[in-house]
Amino acid sequence: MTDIPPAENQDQPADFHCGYVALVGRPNVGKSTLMNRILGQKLSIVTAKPQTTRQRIAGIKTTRDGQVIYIDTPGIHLAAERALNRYMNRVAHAAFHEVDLILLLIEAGRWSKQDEHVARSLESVEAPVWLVVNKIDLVPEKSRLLQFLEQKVRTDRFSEVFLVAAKTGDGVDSLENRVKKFLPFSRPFYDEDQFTDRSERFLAAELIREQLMQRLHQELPYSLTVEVEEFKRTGGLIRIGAIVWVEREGQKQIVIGKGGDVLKFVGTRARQALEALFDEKVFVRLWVKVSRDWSDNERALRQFGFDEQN
Ligand SMILES: Nc1nc2c(ncn2[C@@H]2O[C@H](COP(=O)(O)OP(=O)(O)O)[C@@H](O)[C@H]2O)c(=O)[nH]1
Ligand SMILES: [Mg+2]
Repeated sequence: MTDIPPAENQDQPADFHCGYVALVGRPNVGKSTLMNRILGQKLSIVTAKPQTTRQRIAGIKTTRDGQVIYIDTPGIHLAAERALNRYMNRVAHAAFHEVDLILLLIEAGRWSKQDEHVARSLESVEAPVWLVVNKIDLVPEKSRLLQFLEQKVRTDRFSEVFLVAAKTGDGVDSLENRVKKFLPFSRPFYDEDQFTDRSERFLAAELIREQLMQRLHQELPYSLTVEVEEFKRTGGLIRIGAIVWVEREGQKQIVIGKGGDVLKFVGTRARQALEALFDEKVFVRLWVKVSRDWSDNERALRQFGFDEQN
């Protein structure tokens, strides 16, 4: 590198990298798990169900020599029939154009039509695309993994290929370092103690939704959303009041559970997760309400925070 700026140039320190990196891929490949692993903090919610992440969220990692702003995106999926799903695809695609680098995640041993669709839609993007093969713990034999890459994935489309397991941390350090060194020299964009661009209200709604998605089955996880109505710090306690919106009257009782047991369980688990995140005592109160077919209603989506600006 010959064009390192002089040290007196305050805007471009020669020893500090900073930039934006998007995590993209089809649903369920482990984008949010990877971001949480890198941050060492449970920031973005994770479940075994696809389409858990609905909105973009930045996770900011600041170290001595750099600040990497990872953008976790909703998974790009083919059948986007409802307004919410179309919104999710738009959010994911928008992230392509706002970043210095794109990490395309796939699952070790699996290359599906949806992966191909995402890879294709990245072809016209200006930022370089690196391939991150996640979940290598699921394919322990190296030879099978290499065979998969050779036969199923056209790796020549990517300038770099990484093998990682976000769940165990395998390979994540070296990925992080390569990413950081790749980013331009720049002063940090965020304060060093800031770890996300999202509000505490947003994080609270997400952690509550995560517990609901884990506890409920079939279409219910996709039929609900959480709106935080109250978020107040009083007397050494954070008081959180949230509405769980469902799409139909019949879903309400399932979310409440027999004698309220589902809601109680979810409230307790969410409180524990929120106390771990905020490192403060938390009190959670949940209500369930019906907003008919909200996930296919543009106005309801805006009310619940699914806004293009977010
Ligand atoms: N075995 C294994 N599972 C993983 C790994 N990374 C993520 N997962 C699991 O894959 C599922 C989807 O993860 P998530 O991060 O929500 O995927 P996203 O939809 O791409 O954000 C969850 O059940 C994760 O625990 C990994 O490295 N190994
Ligand atoms: Mg996710």
